[in-house]
Amino acid sequence: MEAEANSGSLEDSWAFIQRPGEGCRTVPLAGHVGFDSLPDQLVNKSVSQGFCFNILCVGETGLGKSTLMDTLFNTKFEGEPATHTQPGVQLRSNTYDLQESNVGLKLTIVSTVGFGDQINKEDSYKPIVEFIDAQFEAYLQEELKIRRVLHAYHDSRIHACLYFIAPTGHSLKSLDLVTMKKLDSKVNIIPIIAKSDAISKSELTKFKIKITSELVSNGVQIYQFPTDDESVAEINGTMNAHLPFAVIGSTEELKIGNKMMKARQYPWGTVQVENEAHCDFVKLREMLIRVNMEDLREQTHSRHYELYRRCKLEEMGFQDTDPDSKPFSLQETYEAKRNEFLGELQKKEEEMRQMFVQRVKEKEAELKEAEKELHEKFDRLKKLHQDEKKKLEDKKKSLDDEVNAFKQRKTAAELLQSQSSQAGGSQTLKRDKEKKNLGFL
Ligand SMILES: Nc1nc2c(ncn2[C@@H]2O[C@H](COP(=O)(O)OP(=O)(O)OP(=O)(O)O)[C@@H](O)[C@H]2O)c(=O)[nH]1
Ligand SMILES: [Mg+2]
Repeated sequence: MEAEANSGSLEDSWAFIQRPGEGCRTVPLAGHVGFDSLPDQLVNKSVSQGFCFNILCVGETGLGKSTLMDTLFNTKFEGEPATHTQPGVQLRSNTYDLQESNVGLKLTIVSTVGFGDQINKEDSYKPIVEFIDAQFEAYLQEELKIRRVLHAYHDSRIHACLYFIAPTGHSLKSLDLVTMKKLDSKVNIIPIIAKSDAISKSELTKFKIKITSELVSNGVQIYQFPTDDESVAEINGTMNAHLPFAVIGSTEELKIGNKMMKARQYPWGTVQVENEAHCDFVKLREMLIRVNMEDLREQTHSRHYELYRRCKLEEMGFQDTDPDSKPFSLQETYEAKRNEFLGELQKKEEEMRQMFVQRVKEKEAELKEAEKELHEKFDRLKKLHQDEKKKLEDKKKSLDDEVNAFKQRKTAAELLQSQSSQAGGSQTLKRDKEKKNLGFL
């Protein structure tokens, strides 16, 4: 409903219209102003900045990941084939600058190495999940910086994950289901049946149905081409029904009729990569590159990255609302967290202080005890020393007495000897007797 407002001279040239509830008025313009060039301005700016697109190829060794990438971008990217002897799954990432017309594209191709080659495949999905999270984390860290340069930042978040399914014709392997389930909330998964020339037409139809039903029954969310934009709704709707695409890769050009075509030649015939009757390669290229590249980029940012960011910030304790569901600003959360942290810090400090005082008291008591023991030991030793000293003095005194007595006896003996030498030898016997009495013999 439109309500007219304003009056006077303006009323003739301007019709002021206010939409209820919107709080803004629509006014017709009297002439050309120029803001209809805004979309062109955006296009020019984006073209001059260039775009980036990151593809993750997940699939067993030798399933044709590198060949498909070369075929998709009509070039030869470097990359050595992996061996089947890898101890674990790794990711190999290469970035290339591509140019088509005047549009620059920074393309990153990440490929799994050694996927499906281990006997125990329980943890095979982990390095892939970790890699995707690491790219989200790097973007989040850039976003949280005070001086962020997001326009110059090389965004390495994965926009599309091509999941290569082996052309067994049976069903999905449990490794495929587990890996896709772990990835589906983090990345746009586009499942593709690799080397689909190895599977017959009737088998392929059944295989596609089987894969789709298995994905649905296991709750694996794969990327759906968007149907909300009228211009692409029809084609995207049709293509959603063709998923998973059955693809063939080849960079070999063969002359078919009078045209050079990408094909694979076999003893029994030739399979043409870009022939829609032979495989879904063209459908994949259309959907991935020509029609939905921007949607894949946008979904990565608005859905997968947003989820990662939300979980990460919640993990850090940030919330939009308080327990009473009232809005809670980042500033308030930060203040609350800071106060909580300071409180904890003070508590810890007090605890440490108490512990320190207790330890000092204990040490003091220990030292006092040791001092007391030392004093007692000193007293004991002192007493022992005094006793020893007294004993020695007593002994010395008795020895001195003995020496004196000896000296007296010696003097008496010498006197006696001199007297007897005067009295003559007859007296010898008597002398000896006297000597004996004196203790010399
Ligand atoms: N039949 C058939 N063979 C293919 C197809 N695509 C690739 N190949 C062949 O499969 C072999 C392995 O191809 P790659 O592209 O190196 O496979 P990959 O998955 O990159 O291998 P790793 O990087 O070693 O894991 C090569 O001999 C390719 O020629 C295909 O669509 N059909
Ligand atoms: Mg390869």
